[in-house]
Amino acid sequence: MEGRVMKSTGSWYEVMGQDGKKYNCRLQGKLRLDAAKETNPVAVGDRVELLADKDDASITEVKSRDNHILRQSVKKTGHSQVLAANVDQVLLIATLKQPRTSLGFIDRFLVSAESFRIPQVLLINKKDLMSPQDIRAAEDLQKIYQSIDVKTEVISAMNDDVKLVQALVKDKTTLVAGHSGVGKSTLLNKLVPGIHQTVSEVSDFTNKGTHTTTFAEMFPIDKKTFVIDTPGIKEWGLVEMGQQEISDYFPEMRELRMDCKFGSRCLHLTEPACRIRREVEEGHIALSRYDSYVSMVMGDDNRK
Ligand SMILES: Nc1nc2c(ncn2[C@@H]2O[C@H](COP(=O)(O)OP(=O)(O)OP(=O)(O)O)[C@@H](O)[C@H]2O)c(=O)[nH]1
Ligand SMILES: [Mg+2]
Ligand SMILES: [Zn+2]
Repeated sequence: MEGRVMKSTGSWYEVMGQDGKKYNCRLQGKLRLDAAKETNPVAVGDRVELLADKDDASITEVKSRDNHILRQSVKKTGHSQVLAANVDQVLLIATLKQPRTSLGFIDRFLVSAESFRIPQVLLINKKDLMSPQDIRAAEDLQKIYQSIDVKTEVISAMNDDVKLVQALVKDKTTLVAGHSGVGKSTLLNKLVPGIHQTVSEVSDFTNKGTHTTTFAEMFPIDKKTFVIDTPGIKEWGLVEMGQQEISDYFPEMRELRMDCKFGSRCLHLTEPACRIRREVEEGHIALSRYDSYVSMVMGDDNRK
């Protein structure tokens, strides 16, 4: 029977079979040997073949992935981990306060997703905590991101805005990401009937949250709709990306960068006749996006 991996704890996998039932599986012996060579032979979202007996189930085959999203370990450089496979979109939840998500972090995350060719949605959450001035700032961000085709909404997970999100995730597999405490689990508890993901107060001391969710887990909303809750991300490292490559993943730069005098060799920093810098000066490319771009190219804060 075919199934989809909902949760992985290392040696056990929770798989939802086509029959809609959940099975606790191990990897079949042969796969276990292959697996020893790879970091993530089986990830949340993987499509697998499973063999289920009375009280024993095992994964006998892992189907090839349409895509995956990697998370770079910031402690050990070069180490990355498959956060999830076969996702249709990523949904980044950001907040202006409690905790504050920096624009640099938002842009680094979007660039990563773009490099995996996965469409992105941005939710700016906790609208109910925002002053009128904050709401205007959030709406300005919404304009910036919508202009680069990232669907963006300013919402509160505490009220009816959840209906908006329901429409955004319908018939897709969506990976939900964001800093600890932004409200990922709160939102999923409202989206998925019958789940009770633990939610905790954002620590008043640090305003940073304490990582309530500790590993990725996928939940079905209906037969074709899945959402993946993930642990809060502190930083988001860029996975092996060359300097020249970065502007490819800024949609507003991608089309124009060949118009620079130095073409694909232009890093849009101080080079003469740079089309990208002209667009920034003329206000067609948001300054905040360009600033994020520069810090990524300089590699000076790619882990904040
Ligand atoms: N005022 C307000 N509080 C919210 C909103 N959404 C979530 N919260 C609160 O924010 C806190 C953290 O929410 P969680 O859902 O646990 O955050 P998380 O993103 O899952 O955090 P991790 O699991 O640590 O990554 C809780 O106290 C929620 O009640 C919102 O829209 N408005
Ligand atoms: Mg959580
Ligand atoms: Zn240039």
